[in-house]
Amino acid sequence: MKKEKYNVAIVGATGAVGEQMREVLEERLFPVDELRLLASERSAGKYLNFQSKQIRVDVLDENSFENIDIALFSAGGSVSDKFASIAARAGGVVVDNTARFRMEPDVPLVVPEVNAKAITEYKKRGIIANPNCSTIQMVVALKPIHDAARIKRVVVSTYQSTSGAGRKAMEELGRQTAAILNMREVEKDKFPHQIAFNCIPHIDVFLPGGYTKEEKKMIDETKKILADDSIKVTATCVRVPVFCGHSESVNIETEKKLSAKDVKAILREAPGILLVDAPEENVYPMPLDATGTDATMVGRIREDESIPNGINMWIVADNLRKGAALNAVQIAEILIRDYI
Ligand code: 25A
Ligand code: L14
Repeated sequence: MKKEKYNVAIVGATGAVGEQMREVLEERLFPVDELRLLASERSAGKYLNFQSKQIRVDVLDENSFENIDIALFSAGGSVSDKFASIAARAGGVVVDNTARFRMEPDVPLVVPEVNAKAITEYKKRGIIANPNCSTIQMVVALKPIHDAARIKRVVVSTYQSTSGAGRKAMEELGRQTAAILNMREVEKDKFPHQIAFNCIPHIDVFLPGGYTKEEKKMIDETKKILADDSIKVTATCVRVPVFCGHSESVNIETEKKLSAKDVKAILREAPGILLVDAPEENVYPMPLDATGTDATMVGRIREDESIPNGINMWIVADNLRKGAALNAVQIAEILIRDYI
């Protein structure tokens, strides 16, 4: 018997992503029976609004998942490590927003527009992984091009906003900007250098070989989601002084020749994509325009004149929505439609 409404938990409910999860569930009229808001002791006792009711934030513990059908996790990898399997054992399905389970072979890594069918694999562990925000917006655009012309190689540089590192990181950009304009000392906490009026080519930790873990995540996750290990990917991930919205310069090389016009025609029809490409009118995707929206915006589409089959494009999305909360709720929507 199918349920009419589901009990949903948000782990990390007071964070930047957790807040968006609550908003997206409400906006998309997800059939929520009970919404359970979970966070650390710091936030317990706070009240947050959902469907014009005030809901108390509780401390996350081993007993938090009784009667929960779907648990959306976004409180960091260590929290998922400890609690995701507890939630799954209690009978719920976990949609995990951290990197903890993404590359495990028996956990599906899902972007609904790209590989919704992989969701069925959740039955093995009770866990579905939500990909990295920069990966999600890129593969939404790559998938229809890959289907049409087979992508051989991707070269991506990202321009990632501070919200990806959480609420306190966004506040740091604001505080540093105000401090500089008032000629006060700049204080650093969340980033290794001053982020205001700067760009930092360093997201997550450095790995042997010189890539960062964020870059490695884009490389590995792209292959897993597109289910194609033959695609060559290289990435450079950069933090920029933007509050919200990640941008990416993406260069692809395809097996079959595609003109810029072909690519525009393909992307115009593609699920989740909004073509924003009228350079003659100064129209192209920008993070200020993407913030608060659900679309993955693509523009600046042009042929790469340095190789026979190359395309350049510029991809922007709200990293807290399509990059995190929206993608997780879209997965939950497929779960309740087809599986639970
Ligand atoms: O742990 P990691 O993997 O290194 O993750 C780092 C950050 O990445 C963000 C997440 O965002 C996290 O802080 N993040 C993770 N995955 C992401 C993704 N896919 C992602 N960002 C984007 N995309 P965040 O900072 O916005 O959210 C953090 C949420 O997690 C809750 N949380 C943390 N530890 C927890 C936990 N919940 C349960 N158990 C734990 N052990 C966290 O709740 C928040 O909801 P909170 O209660 O800890 O904090 C929120 C409030 O408390 C204040 N505050 C924070 N730290 C302190 C503090 N106050 C005093 N002292 C502190 N040290 C905050 O200002 C806020 O009001
Ligand atoms: O793997 O911008 O989900 O610092 C966590 C850190 C996403 C990016 C992840 C950041 C990342 C985020």
